[in-house]
Amino acid sequence: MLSEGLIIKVNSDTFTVKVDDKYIDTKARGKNRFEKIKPIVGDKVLVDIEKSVIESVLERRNSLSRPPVANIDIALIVTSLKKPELSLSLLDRLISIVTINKIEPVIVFTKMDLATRVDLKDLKKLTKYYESIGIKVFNNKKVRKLKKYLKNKIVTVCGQTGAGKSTLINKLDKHLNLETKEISDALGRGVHTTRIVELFEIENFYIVDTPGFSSVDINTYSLDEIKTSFIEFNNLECKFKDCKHEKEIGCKVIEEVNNGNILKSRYENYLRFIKE
Ligand SMILES: Nc1nc2c(ncn2[C@@H]2O[C@H](COP(=O)(O)OP(=O)(O)O)[C@@H](O)[C@H]2O)c(=O)[nH]1
Ligand SMILES: [Mg+2]
Ligand SMILES: [Zn+2]
Repeated sequence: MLSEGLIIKVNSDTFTVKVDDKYIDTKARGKNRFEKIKPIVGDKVLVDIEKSVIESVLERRNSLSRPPVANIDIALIVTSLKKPELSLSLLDRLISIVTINKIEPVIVFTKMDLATRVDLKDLKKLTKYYESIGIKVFNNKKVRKLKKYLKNKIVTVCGQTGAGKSTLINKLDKHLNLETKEISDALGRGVHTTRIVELFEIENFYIVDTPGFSSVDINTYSLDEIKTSFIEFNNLECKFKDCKHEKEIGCKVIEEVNNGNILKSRYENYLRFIKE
């Protein structure tokens, strides 16, 4: 008899599948078993519990490749105000990449304790703007609210090295003790390769401490994908249907930027991304 389960860990050729409340280590028996589709973390699968084998992988809603993770609902874009310094360009880049991959972006600001009063004032404006375009914004001080929002979801984190991703996950679950480190140490270690990919189970959601993509990935997307990932541009009707919002006559996006209804940094980042 086959049971449906969720792959929560992949360690070279061992796939740990959660079926109801049981964890079953399964193998990919036979070299060509998964010729068509190799199971990855986040996959829903049908397993033969007695034989400890995965029989098939159910259809994926989405998947990312570096490292491989499937069926992600939410990507937490962990964004520090200081150390490293706030980068709106990286923030918008990640929002676009995540959106294009059909994953909900959620912003989590960190290191407010290191920010000046002026920084915090700017943060308020930014928060208001991103929320107005439908993106949830949290910070790493109020993790209880965030936890509520993540209920029943599969979550990944992304953001700069040192932004506080692992620290945030540790805060979400006091039993976890993921390694955290100062930026200088982290960079000094050079490239680190992850062989084990694992979803951590926190009460009623799952989280993985690696994004599944790289932030340079934006140049692999089409102009159209980038355009529609700027959600606030989508319902504006420019004079020309294929308007690139660069300098066209009758461009509503440019009009809204000049009116102050679209954040200038958002528009500048858009122009930058389509040039890349
Ligand atoms: N002051 C301050 N430091 C933080 C905060 N969050 C994380 N850190 C520190 O920032 C460094 C990098 O954090 P880490 O979680 O390893 O970042 P990651 O590379 O994104 O996983 C560590 O030394 C953390 O202790 C915060 O909100 N405030
Ligand atoms: Mg980390
Ligand atoms: Zn336009």
